[in-house]
Amino acid sequence: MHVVSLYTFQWSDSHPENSQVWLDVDDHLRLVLIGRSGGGKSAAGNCILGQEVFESHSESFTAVTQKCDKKKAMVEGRRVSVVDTPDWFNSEQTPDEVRAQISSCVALSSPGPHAFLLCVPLDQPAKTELQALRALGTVFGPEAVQKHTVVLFTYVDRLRASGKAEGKSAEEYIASQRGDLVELVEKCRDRFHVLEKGGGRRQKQNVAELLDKVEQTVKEAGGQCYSSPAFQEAEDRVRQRQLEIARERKGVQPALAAADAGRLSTMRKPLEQINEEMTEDEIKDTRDEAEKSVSNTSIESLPPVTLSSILTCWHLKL
Ligand SMILES: Nc1nc2c(ncn2[C@@H]2O[C@H](COP(=O)(O)OP(=O)(O)OP(=O)(O)O)[C@@H](O)[C@H]2O)c(=O)[nH]1
Ligand SMILES: [Mg+2]
Repeated sequence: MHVVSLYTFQWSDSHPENSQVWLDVDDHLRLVLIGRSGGGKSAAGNCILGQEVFESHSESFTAVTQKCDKKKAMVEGRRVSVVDTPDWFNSEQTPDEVRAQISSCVALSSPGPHAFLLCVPLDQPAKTELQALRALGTVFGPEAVQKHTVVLFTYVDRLRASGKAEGKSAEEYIASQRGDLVELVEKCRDRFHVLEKGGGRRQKQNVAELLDKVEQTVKEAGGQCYSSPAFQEAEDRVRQRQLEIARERKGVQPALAAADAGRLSTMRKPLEQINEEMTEDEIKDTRDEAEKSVSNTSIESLPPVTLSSILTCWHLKL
């Protein structure tokens, strides 16, 4: 199924009042990378997008990715956007900082990711990933895990080099020797992918297979990206912000714009009215800036991020 049609289905289904112009705003397959620091999130993002766009290195004793970032590319004929995230469960971050990071991720993947990719190193014990899945369910809702998470196994090359797989394929190794990984995959309704890096045709083919799995995931979830009150709030804010940016660019007088901004924040405009005020080009041109702007704000519909709900369950079982 083509991504554009997935997106069209989503919006025409849940927002019949919206005009076609919004349907074309973002026809990307939206992926969010999550997992522990050093788990290979940024490297996986670079591999998927076929470009070195996310910072990724091993010489650091602290987490490399410190804030959420979004990059886009055409991949095997598909528009793909990837949101890279820091390790949300890093003990050095306060719950407020984690909440800000999650808000940022929600804004950048608005109106919702098609898949969360939980990066899991194949050559290490999965001590923390079950807790990560639980935390994901707590923050975004159980359907985020049950319907939209794919386990993305990383470091298959190191597994092979270690000899632990004893010549078996990664799938055979997981099934025969890694009950912990089997449990993870089962929690995600058997959705997993083994990421093959190393460049060349093989890597491209492997990424194409991953994208096929994501599209299948979306199909099985009813043809929609993941949504929740937090993502709906983010999308609403991004659209409002797009309108403000378009007006600012048109040179609406500052006093008028300020008065209008105040009005917008207290009384949100119906989406169809916003559509009428903006051209298709304006909608496309203002999208990235609006998402970035909203990514620096707090999404109020997110549940509280507390030590007991997230961080404790992550760290106590290390
Ligand atoms: N051999 C090998 N190295 C990998 C693989 N994936 C990532 N790496 C390396 O491991 C190091 C850490 O990977 P990153 O992708 O930066 O890890 P991260 O999850 O983004 O880590 P943070 O940004 O700190 O949260 C980098 O040097 C990567 O090149 C892999 O599949 N195989
Ligand atoms: Mg990183």
